[in-house]
Amino acid sequence: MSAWRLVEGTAPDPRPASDAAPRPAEAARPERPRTGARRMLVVAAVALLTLVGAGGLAAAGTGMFAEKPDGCGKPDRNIQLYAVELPRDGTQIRIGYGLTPQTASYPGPLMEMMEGECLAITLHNQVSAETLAALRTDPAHPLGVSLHVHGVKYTQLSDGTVQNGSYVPPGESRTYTWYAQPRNNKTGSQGTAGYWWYHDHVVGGPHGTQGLSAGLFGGLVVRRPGDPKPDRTYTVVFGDRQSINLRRGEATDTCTEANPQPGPTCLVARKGERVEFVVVGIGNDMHTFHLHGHSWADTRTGVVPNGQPFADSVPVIDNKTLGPGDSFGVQVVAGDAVGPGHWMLHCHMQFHSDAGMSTMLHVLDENGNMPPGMGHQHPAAAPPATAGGAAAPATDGQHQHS
Ligand SMILES: [Cu+2]
Repeated sequence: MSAWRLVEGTAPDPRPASDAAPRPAEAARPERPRTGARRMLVVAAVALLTLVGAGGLAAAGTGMFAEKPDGCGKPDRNIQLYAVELPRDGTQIRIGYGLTPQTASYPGPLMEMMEGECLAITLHNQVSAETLAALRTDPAHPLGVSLHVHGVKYTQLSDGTVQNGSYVPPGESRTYTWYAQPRNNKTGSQGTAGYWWYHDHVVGGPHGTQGLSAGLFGGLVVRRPGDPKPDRTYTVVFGDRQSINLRRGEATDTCTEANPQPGPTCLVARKGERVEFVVVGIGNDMHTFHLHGHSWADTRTGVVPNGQPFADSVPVIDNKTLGPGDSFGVQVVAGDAVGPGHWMLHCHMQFHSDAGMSTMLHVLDENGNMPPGMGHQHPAAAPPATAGGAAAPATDGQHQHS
């Protein structure tokens, strides 16, 4: 790589040299004559490289991108994240993120940040090259997994794409830095508080389409100081083939009625608990998030904060539309006024719910019991997407707040 390319911040092209077509970014950049001034820049850059030394330029392999966003100093927290192959769902390869290799799941673990916080996440790719090659749509596409995030701030080194080399080959690790930039009324920064998500952007092709289909995604909540804290949070991802968290029909709900354990496939709460849903759309279809018996305020936090007057300008809704890549959050008080029971949660596009895009929020009484006579039956019409459901027994799909 020439010093000039380094100054331009151009990542090495991962494609073989035989692929002569220019990348879009290069194609879009007109050729400019190398003027005297530009030659001086190159000389200055070479001098700078000599002065600083190769060790001072940790980012040299991918160009001179900053390692962290402005405002993000030493990370407030470090998290280890593992990408792990899970049992197949029929023939479908499943891969999940986990805080440990043993607890990988889809959706992956809920990430929570407070505005102002800087988070370093080291992703360890434990998925074999063989598995990643099987998901590849183009034999020239590199093998790896990545971590791409919505909503918070990151530099090119934490983008999680092949275009700038910010992915993790099999058996390797890479640290991504996320910054929950706070709101600042003086500078006009709108802040990053909200409901977001993270996902792979590399598996199979340049947009991680096969990584998403395999299960490499999870929810992210960025809170602003003073935001209402829920008692528990579930990530609900509406996806391809009319799936909720990549499952359909009965496979979306593995709760045992006697002793339901919260998890990606068992949405359960006690009456009176504040339950938060991080709702994400993946794939190619529009969906709607609808929950029976409950409603919420259509605000940033999904709730009108305690003590603030209800305003007619804030709609109260029980159904919200979701496009691919969209995410939002809602908070409901479980069983509020309606009591314990099995409350349906489904997509309201009728042919989607009919195909199995439907699950349950199980609301127990205050003592954690389902009152007698509240037994529910799964709809017989909805066949599971594929055999098995590959319900990883991890509890990472939900998050209980202490
Ligand atoms: Cu739908």
